[in-house]
Amino acid sequence: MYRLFIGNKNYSSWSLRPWVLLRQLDIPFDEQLVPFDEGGSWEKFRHFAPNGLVPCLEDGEVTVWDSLAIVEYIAEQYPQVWPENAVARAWARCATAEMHSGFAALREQCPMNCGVTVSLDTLSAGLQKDLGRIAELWEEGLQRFGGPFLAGDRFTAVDAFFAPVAFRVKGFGLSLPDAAAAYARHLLTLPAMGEWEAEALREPWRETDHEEEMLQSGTLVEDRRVQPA
Ligand SMILES: N[C@@H](CCC(=O)N[C@@H](CS)C(=O)NCC(=O)O)C(=O)O
Repeated sequence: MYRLFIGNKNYSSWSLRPWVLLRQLDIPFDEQLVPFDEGGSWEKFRHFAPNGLVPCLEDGEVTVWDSLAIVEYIAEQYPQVWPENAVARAWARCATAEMHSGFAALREQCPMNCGVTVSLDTLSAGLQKDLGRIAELWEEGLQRFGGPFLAGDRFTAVDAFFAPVAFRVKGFGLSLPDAAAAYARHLLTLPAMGEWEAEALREPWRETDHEEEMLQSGTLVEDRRVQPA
């Protein structure tokens, strides 16, 4: 059985991608949650991941690090990870790769922190550009492939890669055009997303870097997490 190493559910957007994919597709795996250490987790994560980062997948003798490599590895055994239709599959791979290597302003200014609501101080030009491109991409996928998921009627890897964006949209009150906003809300209603969020809220850990990063962009309005340990 696959063994998936992840970081804190509250903070780790990269971990959410393969986790939500496996859960939504009902692919069995053993979850190994390793909380972040203050000031960096290199030493701790190096015990299982050569790059000292989460997520990391172990499958017997095979170690696969990096969320995109993990998804491609799983797809070799479970083809339903990608859309069946070749055109939708090519589009899904492009959109997934764009998410994997882009959207720096969104990542930096709206870090995933599932349990909080933050009021943004300003909507920077970079953030506006990222949100505009995300809306364009989502609307294109929904229209071209008929929805309700980005590349058709099934949840696939491209939806998993944008799942963290749904938590960012909710937490930072980001505004999107109607169809894109409805898609973000739909992602949040998925059972696997509900499970992830509920477990994130129950985590007692706070990690200074992640907390400070969040407060650089705005003001904390609500914190729904359990009291810190
Ligand atoms: N490109 C990598 C990025 C992974 C990544 O940056 N992971 C972060 C957590 S979400 C991490 O492990 N950071 C280590 C730390 O904060 O000490 C992937 O897609 O898996």
